[in-house]
Amino acid sequence: MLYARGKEYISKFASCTESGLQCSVWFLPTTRPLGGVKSLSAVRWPLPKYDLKVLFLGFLHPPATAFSSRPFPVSILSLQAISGSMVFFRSVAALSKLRSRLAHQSTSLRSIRWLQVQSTSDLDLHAQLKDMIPEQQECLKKLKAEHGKVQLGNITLDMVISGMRGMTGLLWETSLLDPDEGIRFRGLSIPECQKLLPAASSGGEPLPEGLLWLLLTGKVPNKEQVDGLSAELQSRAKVPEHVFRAIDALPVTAHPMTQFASGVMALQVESEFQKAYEKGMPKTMFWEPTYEDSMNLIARLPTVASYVYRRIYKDGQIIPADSSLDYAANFSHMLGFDDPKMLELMRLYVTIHSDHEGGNVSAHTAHLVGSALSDPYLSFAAALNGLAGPLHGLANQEVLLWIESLVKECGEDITTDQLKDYVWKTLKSGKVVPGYGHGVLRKTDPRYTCQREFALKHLPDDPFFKLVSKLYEVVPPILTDLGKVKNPWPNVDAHSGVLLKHFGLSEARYFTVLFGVSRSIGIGSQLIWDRALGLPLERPKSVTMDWLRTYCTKAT
Ligand code: AMX
Repeated sequence: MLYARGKEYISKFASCTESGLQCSVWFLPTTRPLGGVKSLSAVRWPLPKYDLKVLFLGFLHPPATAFSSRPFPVSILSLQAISGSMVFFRSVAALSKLRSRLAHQSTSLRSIRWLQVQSTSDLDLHAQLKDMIPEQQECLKKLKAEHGKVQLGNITLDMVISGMRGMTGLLWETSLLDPDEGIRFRGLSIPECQKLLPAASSGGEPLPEGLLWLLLTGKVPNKEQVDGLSAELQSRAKVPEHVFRAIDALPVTAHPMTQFASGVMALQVESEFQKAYEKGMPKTMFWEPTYEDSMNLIARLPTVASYVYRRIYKDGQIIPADSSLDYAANFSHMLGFDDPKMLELMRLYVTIHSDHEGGNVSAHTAHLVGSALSDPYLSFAAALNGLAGPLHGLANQEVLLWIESLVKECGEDITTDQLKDYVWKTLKSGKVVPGYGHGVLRKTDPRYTCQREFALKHLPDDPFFKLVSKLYEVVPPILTDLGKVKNPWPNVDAHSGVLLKHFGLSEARYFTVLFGVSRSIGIGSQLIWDRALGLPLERPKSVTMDWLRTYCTKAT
């Protein structure tokens, strides 16, 4: 039941299908070498207690498709050598109980994902997707056939007139948002991603290329795979000259998001999807040029974004790319920031802003526009225009400007009472407190928390960080007192600005562009899956107030 690949050490154990969810289970011998098979140095977390439970879950259901042709089998006795605790194999009854418990606990299914690691030989992301897509298409077909009429909730009038809050209405594979726990990228929380995704150096922040791999495949890549993907993105990064000329046509005073979105529209000229569609291609092929466009888009955005930054703030002095650097580090370098801590910040920043399930304005916009078979450039440019709104991505700009105006008014040594007064003044003037509240989250955003941890580690004495910390104490009780705010806790935008400012990137109006570069990773990944799964044109029904009145009167 245990498989190893030639000299490699990674063992794919089995796959299982529970409740319509397909889980690949990879067993990793972390502690002891297994007769001729190297132990897993790449895996950095201790073997969790539930490993054998998961193993047995697979053991009971070993579908033939679970194994690729290359692995060779290793005996169960060898498996015993991996861990001393073979207690699970002694009692079939206990194991059956365990299996059924696992099947019914989504948290356990999530823990299975922790075990997904791949062979160092699987370096081709496109080929991996090609393998996965038919299986996922089947899953969706089966889901529709078996459960197509299952109700997912009731739609109330409140939902219709309150921005569709709480209405489950979208399929989004790459991430899922829990109101209390925050975002999970393909089942992994942010702290789990920080532990599991490869970093530039040991103990460092995750490389966004690793997250891109995870979002696309649902599997945690190893460093070699991530390095390969970095190189692939670099090879796609050349931006055609006309894109810069299109940006130059705008006044330099135009908002950075306007310049950035215009640059993305100019990139669209090279869309592979558009070309292929014009020539004609079967629907089953749609994902391939979408893959090309999405990867090219992700690869080219740092050059476009840094061009906008250098044009507006650095007299147009452009810094060429450094091909020795990873995606985020090279972006930071092109912006003009080479401090190793800033490179780490950029890796974290690009990772955590990438995806936040499908209902937020930017993600949903891209999904909607893409559903008309508009190519990834058109879809992403539309998303950027949504991201540029102050209730969404522009909030990061608003937060720093708000804090700067607070400091201007009261100085850096601000008392708690002065802070409270400032927050109330903001609210009484009819404005929102930027960086607080959320459409889905009901607790502190884990994206805020990990940025706070970064600050505590790297810039604990920064006066602006101290202010952000004080606001964390002062704002939530005030918003709670208002009585109408559903989530008084900080979101991602409450923290990002002060970190960037600390390292010299202090132009607040530019911040949303950074958010946009990162968002391309989530949106691009999902667009590929949208086309791979053949998702149709999005077209919800709308009604008039008159219709609602008539319908509700009849219903009550
Ligand atoms: N300050 C003041 N009032 C707030 C508030 C805040 N931070 N958050 C919510 N409210 C108000 C709303 O404006 C609304 O008031 P109304 O009934 O008079 O119109 C009321 O509280 C109820 O709103 P809600 O249901 O709690 O929030 P929502 O889902 O309608 O809106 C959001 C969510 C993010 C737009 C809102 O919390 C907000 O405006 N926050 C500040 C802007 C911000 O930080 N945006 C970034 C969000 C994260 C992101 O997308 N990047």
